[in-house]
Amino acid sequence: MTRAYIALGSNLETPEEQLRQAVAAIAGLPHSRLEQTSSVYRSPAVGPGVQPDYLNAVISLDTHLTALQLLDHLQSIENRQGRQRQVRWGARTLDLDILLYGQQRIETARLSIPHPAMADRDFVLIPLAEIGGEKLLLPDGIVLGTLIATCADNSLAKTSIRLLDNQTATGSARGTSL
Ligand code: ROI
Repeated sequence: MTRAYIALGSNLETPEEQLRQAVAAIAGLPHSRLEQTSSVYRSPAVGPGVQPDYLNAVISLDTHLTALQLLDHLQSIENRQGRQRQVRWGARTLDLDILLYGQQRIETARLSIPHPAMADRDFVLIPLAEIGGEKLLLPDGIVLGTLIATCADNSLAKTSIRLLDNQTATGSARGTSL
């Protein structure tokens, strides 16, 4: 059983519903158990041109799937929810990224874990810290809190949106409530 952390992002087609639907789909994956869901954060788009704000969150999943099997499942959820891969860094209905897969480092054509861009993205690091803790150890021996300390602030705002019906409020390391 491996603990995977997955980042969710959406800035098109009612992002709140995209994230909820994705979490429900991930909760139903075989040989897996959804462990935790972070708060939902609103963040200005990182990328080219003018794009709507994103909603972002991170979840943890305990799974017997391999990283590649998990990737296949996540990509089919993205496709089912209308993801179109057109513009690099363009607006998207749903983005599901495997951030961490236990303590493994994976470098293949389809998959780079830890996610190579996560250190630069507070919309990933802050929700990850909310569920994993700032002491979460990354495969390269760095703790998550160190990355947060050096990551640029991108005006992340914590929302009151709930991803699960029975979700309780949790604290966060950074981010203001809306
Ligand atoms: N910007 C924000 N704020 N949130 C995202 O999830 C996100 N995802 C992306 C790009 C286009 C890089 N920008 C983003 O893939």
